[in-house]
Amino acid sequence: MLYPVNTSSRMVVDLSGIWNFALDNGKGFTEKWYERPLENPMTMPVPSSYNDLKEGVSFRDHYGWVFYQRNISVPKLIRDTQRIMLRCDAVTHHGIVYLNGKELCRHEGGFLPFEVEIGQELHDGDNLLTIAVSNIIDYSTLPVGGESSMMGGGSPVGNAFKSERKINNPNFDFFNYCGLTRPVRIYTTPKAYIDDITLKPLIKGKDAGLLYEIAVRCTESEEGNVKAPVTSPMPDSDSEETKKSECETSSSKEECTVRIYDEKRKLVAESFGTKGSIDIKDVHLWQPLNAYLYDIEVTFKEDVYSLPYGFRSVEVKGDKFLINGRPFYFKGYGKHEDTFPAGRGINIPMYVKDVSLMKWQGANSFRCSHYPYSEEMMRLADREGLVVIDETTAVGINFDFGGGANFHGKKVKTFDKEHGVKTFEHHKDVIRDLIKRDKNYCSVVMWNIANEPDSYSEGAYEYFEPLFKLAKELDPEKRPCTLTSVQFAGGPDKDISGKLSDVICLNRYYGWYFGGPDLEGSEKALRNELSEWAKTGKPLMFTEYGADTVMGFHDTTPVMFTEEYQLEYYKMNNAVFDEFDFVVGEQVWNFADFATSQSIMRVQGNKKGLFTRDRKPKLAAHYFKERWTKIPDFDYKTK
Ligand code: GCB
Repeated sequence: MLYPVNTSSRMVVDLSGIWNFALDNGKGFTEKWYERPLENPMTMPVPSSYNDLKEGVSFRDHYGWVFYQRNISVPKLIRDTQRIMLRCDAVTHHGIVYLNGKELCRHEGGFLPFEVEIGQELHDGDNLLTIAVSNIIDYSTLPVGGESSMMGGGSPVGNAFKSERKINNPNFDFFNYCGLTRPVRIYTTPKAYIDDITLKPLIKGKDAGLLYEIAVRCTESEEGNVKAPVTSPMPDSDSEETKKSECETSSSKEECTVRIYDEKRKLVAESFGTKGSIDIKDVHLWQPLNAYLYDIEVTFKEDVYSLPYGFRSVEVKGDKFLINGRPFYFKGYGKHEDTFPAGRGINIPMYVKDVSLMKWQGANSFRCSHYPYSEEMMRLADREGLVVIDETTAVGINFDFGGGANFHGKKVKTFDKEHGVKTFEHHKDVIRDLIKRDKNYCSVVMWNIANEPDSYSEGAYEYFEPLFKLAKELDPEKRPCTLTSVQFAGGPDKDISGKLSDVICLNRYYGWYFGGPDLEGSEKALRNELSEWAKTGKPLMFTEYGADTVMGFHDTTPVMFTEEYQLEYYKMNNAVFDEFDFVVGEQVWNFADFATSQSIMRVQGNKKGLFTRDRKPKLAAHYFKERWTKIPDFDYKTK
C-alpha cells in the first residue's frame, strides 16, 4: 500500500487539527450522531490518542465507542477530474467512516492504514465527516483483551475480582491508548493510477538488480462513470472485487515507466512496463547507520509516484544474521509509541529525538514492539540507517499471563477450540496488511509474527506454522521471520519458535522476574538456557531484557528498582551474551519508560526504560553508550 505523497499528479490534504469529539453514552448509534453535527462537542486534536487529553478516570478509561467529526470540502474542479481517497493511517482499534451520514467503510485493527474512495459522495460546500472509533479488545482482537487483569499479580484474589463497570482488560503491558492516532488525509490521483509498487533488490557484488512489479488500475467504467468505492475490508489486490476494476491493457503497460535516480538526482537506470528488472552498476548500498536512498520514480499515464528506496541484502546463514553479506550485531531496543500527552499518537519531533538518542548511544536497531509503527517512523528509519524488526499487533495470545488465572480465576487454554483465542483469521489479515504496507522499507530486516505468544502449548504449532508460511509467501524479499519468545516457554524442546523462527528471539528477565535480586544465580540460569539453544544451530538474539528502575532511586548496595541495580543487571546479562558467538544481538527492554494499565506491578507505568518517559538518561544509559560505541555493527565475535 502506497504512502500518500505529493507529486506532479497527486495532491495530499492533511486533515490534522482540532476536530469535534464525543464519548458515546450508549446512544451514539441509535440516535445516529454521524448524521448531524455533534451536540456540545469537546475539542480533540487529530492525530493523537484522546485518553490523556481530558481529565478524569471515566474519560481516560472510557470503554467503547467515541465519535470524531469535522467538515471537509474539495473543489469541484478536482472532484470532476480526479480520484479522491480518504486515508486513515491508524484508527485504534476499530473504525467506521461516515460521510454526510452515509457509512463508507469499516476497519478492524488499530495500527495499519485503510482507505476509501470518497469522490462520488462529495458535494459542493461542507461535507460532514464522522469517524466512530472503538477501543474494545477481547479474545478475537489483536492485541488481545482478557476478562480480568493480567497484572493481578498472579494472585488468585486479584484475578478473580470482577469490576462492576465495563472496562478493557488488556492482555498486554501497555496502556490501551486509542483514537485517531495517526494522520487522516485526503489524497488525489488521476483516474488511471499507480495502485502499488513491489520491489525486490538483488545484490550482485558491486552491482545490483531490482525486480519490480507495478499494479495499475483505473476507476472509470467503460461508460466513463466512476466505479463504486471499495469498501471494507481493505481492498485486497487478489480479490475478485478489485480485479474487476483493473483496466490494465497491453497499451497501459507501455505507458508505465520506472526510473531510478541517485541522491544527486542523476538518472541511473530506466525501464518500461509494469513488470521487469533493472540493473544498476556500482550500486551505492544502504548500510546500517550509513543510509543511501535512491528515488524510484514510477509513471503510469498521467500518474507519477516517487518512492525512496535502499538497496541491501538480508540473509540468515548458519548461526549468523547477514546484512549485505556481513555478520551483523543488533544493538538497540524494544520501544513503544508512547509520549505524553499524545499517548500512542504520532509525535514526529520525538521520533527525531529518539533516533538522535539511539545514535548517541551507538545503537543500530529497534523493534516495533508491539504493533506496526507509523509510516513516518518507518521512513525515518530508512533515512537514518536504523535496522528494524517489524512486528504485528499479535500481543497477548497467551492465557498463561498473570499466573494463568486471568479469567476470574478459571484457567483457559490459549488454543482451546471453544474457549481459546479467536484471532487466527484476523492475524492473517494483519500479516497481509503489514507486509503490504512495509514490504519496500529497506530498514525492515525481519518480521515478528507475535510477541510472547503461548508457543509451548497444544495447538501452538498448528496456529503459527501457517502464519509463518503466509508471511514468507507474501514478502517479495522472503525476509527472516520470528516470534519473540516468553521466558516461561522453556527451552528449544518445548518452544515451537525453535522450529519456526529463523532467528531465535528471546524475551528474558533473568535477575528480574526470574531470580531477581539474585544476580549470581540468575547468571547461571541464563548461561544454562543459552547452552541449550546453542544446539539448534540458529542465530539467537535478545529482544527483551530489563529491570524496572525508578529514576532517582539510588543505593550503595544495588537493590531492585535503583539505578545501580539496573546497571548491575545489564552488566551481568551482557557478560553472559558475550560468551556465546551465536548471540547476534541485544535489544534492551525498554528504550524509555512508558504508560501501562494500573496495577500493583506498575509504578505509574513501566519503568524499565534506559531513558525516562521524557527522555532523560538513567545510569545504565551511559553504560550502554560506552558498551555499544565499542561493539562494531559488523563482525562482532566473528574473529
Ligand atoms: C514482556 C513483554 C513486554 C512487557 C515486559 C515487562 O515480556 O513483552 O510487553 O512490558 O515484559 O516489562 O514486563
